[in-house]
Parts: sequence; structure tokens; C-alpha cells
Amino acid sequence: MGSSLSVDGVHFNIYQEMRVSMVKARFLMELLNWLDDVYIADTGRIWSSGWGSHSHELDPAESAVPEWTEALSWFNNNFIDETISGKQAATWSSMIESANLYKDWETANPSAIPFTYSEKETNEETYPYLLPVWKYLTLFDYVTEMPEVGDTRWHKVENEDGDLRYVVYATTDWEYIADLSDDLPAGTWAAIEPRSGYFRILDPTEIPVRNVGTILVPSEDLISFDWFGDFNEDGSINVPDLLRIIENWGNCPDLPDICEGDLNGDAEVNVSDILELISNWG
Ligand SMILES: [Ca+2]
Ligand SMILES: [Ca+2]
Repeated sequence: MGSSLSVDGVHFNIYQEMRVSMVKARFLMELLNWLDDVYIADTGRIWSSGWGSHSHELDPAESAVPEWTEALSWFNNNFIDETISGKQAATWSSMIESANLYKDWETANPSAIPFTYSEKETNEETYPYLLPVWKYLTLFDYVTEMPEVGDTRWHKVENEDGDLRYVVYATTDWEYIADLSDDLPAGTWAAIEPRSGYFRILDPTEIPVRNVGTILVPSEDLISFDWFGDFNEDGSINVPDLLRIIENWGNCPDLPDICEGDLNGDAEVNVSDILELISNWG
């Protein structure tokens, strides 16, 4: 990040009225997008998050709303001035401070706007979220933070159909596997890479904790994105991609390493993955 953008993390201000559980779940989505920016995309963009509430709703001497005061504690305990993947995750900010950070970023990047969508865009489904993050976590409500396991932090979200997801990350910037079997519900779970959507079916004692974060999803809810198999990211699925599978043929590297070529998440690169690739050919 440039020196004028030395304030890392997500800055809060007030922009929209939402219920608390959705504010928290949306923040987890933003956190994953921010981590991707920090570790992969590296745009240095300013990330802000917030909600609408009246000041008296936060004042214990007035008519404080318990769920909002609890939300402040949740942010303070988990994110404000806390490290996530070794980076300062978030800081409280006034709207003026956030605006100035945006202006500084625009000054440092004169040919760009702080967003990748049109300035007049109002459809949130076209916001520049990572698509797997959007597909797996939108319209979920926050349920609870899960018991800490070493440096691992994880949070549970649920939608109105009762589908569950977990967002997993570490306080440190190193990648490792964590045993979450004590508290992960029974069933078959997969770890989703937030940027690519590639997944790996898991043993709950071996959850990959990556510096870009991990989304845990029940295997019955897995999504096969239409770019699956386009390993060289040239927009088509053809011979170079097939060769990439052959280069990676055999058993996958141990977690938390990513297994390029494994399209069905079974920790092997073999003929099943070739068939999956062929089904997307073109
Ligand atoms: Ca390709
Ligand atoms: Ca496979």
C-alpha cells in the first residue's frame, strides 16, 4: 500500500439502515474482500462499512438499544484494532475521516475511482465483491462467534432456509490447518477459496486457515462456477488447461496448500477432474 494509504483495514461510517445480524454478516463478506485486496489484488482501495442508527440508540444514559450496544462490543472485541491475518483489521472512523481517505486514494490514483463499478451503479449485486463470497454469503444473517482455537477465529452465519456457513481466519498471517471438529456440526464440509471458488472436501480436524480467509460450506451447497477449469484465466477452457491438470496429476499437496487441478475437491487430480473440465470445455 502507498504511504498515503497507510491506514490499513476497514473504516466504519454510517450509510444504510440494516438489522444487526445482517450488518455483521455483511461485514464478514467485506472482511474477506479486504483480505483478498491485501494479499492478492493489492489495489490499496479504502474499505468502509457502517449502518444507520440514532445516536441515542447507543447512549446508555438515553434509550440505548441492546442489540446495537452489543454490536459495538462485537466489533470492538473481534476487529477494531485487532489483527486479522497479521494486519490491523478495522478502526472506527467518522464520515469525514472516511471521505478524506477516499479523497487521498483518488489523488494517489488519478485515473481510477475507488470502485470498479459505475459511479452511478445502485445494484448491490454488481458491486465488486468476489463472486464466490457474494454467492456463498449474501442474504445470510450472523449467528455467533465460535470458540477460539489457538489463533483461529471463526463465525457462524445462517440464512432463512437454515443453511449454514462459517467464515474462518487467523489472527496471524501464517497459513496452517486447524482442528475445528469439537464445534463444527456433523456432515460433510468443504473449504472454499474466496477468490476462485475452488473447494476442497474436508476432514473437520484439518480445516485450512489461510491468510485470505476460508468459507466453510456443506458439501450439498457447493457451487461449480463457470470458470472452473480455466486455470490460465484466458477466458476459455481448452488444451492449456487440460495440460495444467496433467502437470498436477496425482495426490494433492497437504493442506493448507491449494491443489490446482482438483475440480471436484476430493484431494486428488485424476480422470474425474478431466471429465469435469471437459464438461466446461470451450
Ligand atoms: Ca484457459
Ligand atoms: Ca479431484
